[in-house]
Amino acid sequence: DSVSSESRGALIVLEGLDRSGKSLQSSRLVSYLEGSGHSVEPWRFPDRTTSVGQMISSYLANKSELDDRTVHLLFSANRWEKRSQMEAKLKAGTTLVVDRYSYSGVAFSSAKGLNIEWCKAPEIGLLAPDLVLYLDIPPEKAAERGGYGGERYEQLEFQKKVAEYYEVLRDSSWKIIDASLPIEEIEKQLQELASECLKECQKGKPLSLLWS
Ligand code: FDM
Ligand code: MG
Repeated sequence: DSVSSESRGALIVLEGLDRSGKSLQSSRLVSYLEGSGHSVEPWRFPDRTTSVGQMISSYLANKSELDDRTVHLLFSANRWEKRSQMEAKLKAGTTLVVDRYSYSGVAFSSAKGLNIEWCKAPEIGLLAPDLVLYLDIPPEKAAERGGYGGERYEQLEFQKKVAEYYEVLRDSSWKIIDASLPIEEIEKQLQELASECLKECQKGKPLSLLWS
């Protein structure tokens, strides 16, 4: 028969260095999509509310020490424990705007010296984003913004290495946004890119999997 299922939501991921403006832009994008009548939820990784997330959070706050590979796998596990819920929401028509995802996982761990292919492996089979919005900012400029919260990784030299790995990871499908532009200008660009992406998902673009 010709009855098609209700159109699915889009998986939209924001990536970038610390202080690139991801969190602010994610919440503005969520408000915009809500205002346009879409079902949408803000998500973020790490999700610090789970027990895995609490281990990660205490590591980031320098309250515990963990082996580099172990913490990498915890970040990945934190996405795996949310995978079925993400899929269910998307299939039910809810768009997810996600602040950091597997690319953070690979870029940050590779910046510590772990092999990039090893870092990608546990991400294989997670849901692939329909859209990756990369907020591009020179590490020096991000550091100037201040407000590094004193968590592990929030250091200029380390962020420079992370930026290099983001560059290795990025492919032609990523949308690179100049994060030095005024907030409203970035906001407008993200709105246009997200709207385009939602249209494609509504037209029946299938969900796909990492890592491809
Ligand atoms: N981070 C984040 C990782 O190292 N791996 C990951 O898989 C993810 C999702 O955790 F420094 C790092 C990036 C950042 C830190 O993220 C906490 P937020 O967005 O600042 O909470
Ligand atoms: Mg941070």
